[in-house]
Amino acid sequence: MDQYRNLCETILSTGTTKEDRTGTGTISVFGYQMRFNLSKGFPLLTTKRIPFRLVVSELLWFLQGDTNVRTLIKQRNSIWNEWAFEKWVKSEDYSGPDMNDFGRRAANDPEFALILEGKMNEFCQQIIDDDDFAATYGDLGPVYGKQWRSWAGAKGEIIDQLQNVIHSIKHNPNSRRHIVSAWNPSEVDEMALPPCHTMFQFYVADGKLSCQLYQRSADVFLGVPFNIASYALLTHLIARECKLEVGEFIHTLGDAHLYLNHMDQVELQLSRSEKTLPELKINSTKSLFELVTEDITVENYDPHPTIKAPIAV
Ligand code: DHF
Ligand code: TMP
Repeated sequence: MDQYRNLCETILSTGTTKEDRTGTGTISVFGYQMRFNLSKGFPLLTTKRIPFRLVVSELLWFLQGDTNVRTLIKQRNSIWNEWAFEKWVKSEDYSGPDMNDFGRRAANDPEFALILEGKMNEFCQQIIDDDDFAATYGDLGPVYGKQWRSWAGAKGEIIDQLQNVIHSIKHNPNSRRHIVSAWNPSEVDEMALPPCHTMFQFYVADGKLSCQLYQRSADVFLGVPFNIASYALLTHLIARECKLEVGEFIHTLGDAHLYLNHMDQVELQLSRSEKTLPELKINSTKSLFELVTEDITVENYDPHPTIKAPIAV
């Protein structure tokens, strides 16, 4: 899987240094495309370990139309915690140490990072224990799950984009309108984070299903490896539902950036050689919407070790 290596090298050699919303700073290029042939192994990075269980539980959470981190936290998935936590510490209900700009401060100050960890654990416990608290502060707003499964139409109707696209793939495979959009301009302001994977399109040819994603903003070290695996898995799941083989996943990026505090990590990763890709296993005959995290695994995944990096909030 040298597509990912080429992306990193392109950013490092041709990118522009650019300030960003989080105050971290990036090197960035605009417009980039990768293609993955899904019949040639499952595209899970091997140059560092990607926790595939977290990719699966996040995707099933989207597919089930859920937008509350409680479901993820119960499955020991903490990848969305910071964006729920942010809502809480900015609210009137929060009293405690100053959490302004907590992401950037934790990345630079180990003492503060410990205080943050304590508060974050407290937050997660309350999300699990307290229904009212979870309903208010666990919810990320009308993010992916809401837009995919229950987009609010202008005439008051509820649109299930995912069911619609499955129906159109099954009944009108040649259509050029197999599209799901997470970018809802009338609701973007209410979201904890406006969608990064903005819209995707399916394509059927020769009995194979392909998928192309337009990602408006791409954290190449932390987010992109998850995004590749997530959409490759989505393509497999929709193909299975529509009784098609898998074709390609095409990943199109808008602002593709490496954060300046990920440089050592990227260098280490690029020094490692790629290994054989794993295979995806769906160990169940359940339909798409009934699958649970444990049903989906990868086999023969033997990556290089984990590389830790701070996330820009
Ligand atoms: N913000 C930023 N700045 N970058 C992102 O990639 C990002 N992704 C989001 C939400 N906001 C974001 C949702 N997806 C991790 C991976 C994906 C993700 C959020 C977080 C992450 O931290 N990955 C770690 C492992 C985390 C763990 O084991 O719990 C990694 O090393 O891959
Ligand atoms: P932005 O809204 O200012 O673009 O910040 C979002 C950051 O999160 C940006 O670095 C891209 C990153 N990101 C991903 O790369 N993939 C994802 O799936 C998500 C949710 C975010």
